[in-house]
Amino acid sequence: MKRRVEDLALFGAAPAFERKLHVGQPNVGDRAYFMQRVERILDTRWFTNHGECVRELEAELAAYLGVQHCIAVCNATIGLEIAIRALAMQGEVIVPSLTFVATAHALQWQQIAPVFCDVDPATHTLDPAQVERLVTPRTSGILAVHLWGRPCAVEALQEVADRHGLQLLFDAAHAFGCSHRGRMIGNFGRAEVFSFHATKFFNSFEGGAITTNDGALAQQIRLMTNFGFAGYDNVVHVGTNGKMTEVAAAMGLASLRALDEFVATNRAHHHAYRRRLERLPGMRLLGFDAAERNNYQYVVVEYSAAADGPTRDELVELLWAENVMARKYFWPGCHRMEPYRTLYPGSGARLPHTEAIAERLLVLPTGTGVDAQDIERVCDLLELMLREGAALRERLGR
Ligand code: T4K
Repeated sequence: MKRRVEDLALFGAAPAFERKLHVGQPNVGDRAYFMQRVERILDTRWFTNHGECVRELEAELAAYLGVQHCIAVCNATIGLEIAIRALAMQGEVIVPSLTFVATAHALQWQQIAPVFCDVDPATHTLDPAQVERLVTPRTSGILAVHLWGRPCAVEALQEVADRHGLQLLFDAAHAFGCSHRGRMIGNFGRAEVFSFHATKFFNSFEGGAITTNDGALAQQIRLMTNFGFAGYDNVVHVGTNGKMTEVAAAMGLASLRALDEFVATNRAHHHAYRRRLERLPGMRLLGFDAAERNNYQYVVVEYSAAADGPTRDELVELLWAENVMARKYFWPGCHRMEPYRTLYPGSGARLPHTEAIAERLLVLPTGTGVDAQDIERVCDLLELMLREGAALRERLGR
């Protein structure tokens, strides 16, 4: 039997969900373990500056990723800024526009021009052929993003970088726990930068890490993260304060102890969404390579509206009314945000895929804060919204 709009109380009565379903609601790791570590932090009165928890977290992360060096940082944005500076990037750096704005800000903050490059529509990551076309004598590097945790075309980008003598840095904010050709993300380019922000499936409240297999670079990055101190009263390098606190590292350690559970939950949710969404017209759920390790932390739909169906923005509005806080990540693209829109006004002309994709993206809630029933209900709502598109538009007053 067909369900009617009224059955799900769309507009009018109570929303479909009593609580808000957020994209990026934090996962909570091993709570007892975390509390025990916090007690010890308080007892020992060692709160920051590369304490016991940070040292343990760095060692455990390096082992998990199979990388030689891991430097914990206070967040990925500062991590990117430090890595960019350590690699002596300057002038112009080629970067996607389809990313969280922190990727571009980390360059512009240091007076480096982000040169926005289009993505491959199949992967949503930098198109190496387009990258090549944007190289100029002022180009010093490529800052590529493993968007949604899907690895970039690593080898092709490395090849372009090598041919033009460019630094290759990866923004791996989304890609903790993912692999490429059997090797964990964290091992590619000159360095990679992870985010452990609260909204990431693996979190340390705020936090991140820079990883590299280059010992000299790691040493330099470590100095830069701590004001350039090489011991008490001995400053040997320009630096900033990029340190992770002990309590953040304790949360990271607690999250690591629940990592398998987080991934398993995300994977099950991803498959549950797939089973339902593949039946809905115009909805394409982005997939992951099953032969690789994935974190499945973003449920990303490319939605192409039918002529009489709800638009992507209308869908988001309807979902929010039901307390499903779906997101339009990363609309409208960095190049259409300030200061980039004003500084680099012509960028859009070479970003047709970015602009088209940004109009279609719909990111849905997942993680341990939602369960299988929630997902069924979100999909019921979407099904209904697509079916009743015209009627709903009337209700929206359009
Ligand atoms: N590069 C890339 C590719 C990135 O995606 C990011 C960050 C970075 C670099 C920089 O990393 P960090 O410097 O942050 O380590 C969120 C996150 O704030 C941001 O970290 C993340 N990417 C981005 C994709 O998403 P917003 O603007 O969407 O909203 P936010 O942080 O307010 O959180 C989203 C929703 O999550 C909220 O509506 C409510 C819910 N929430 C949030 C927090 C903080 C909770 O339920 N509990 C919470 O504690 O950016």
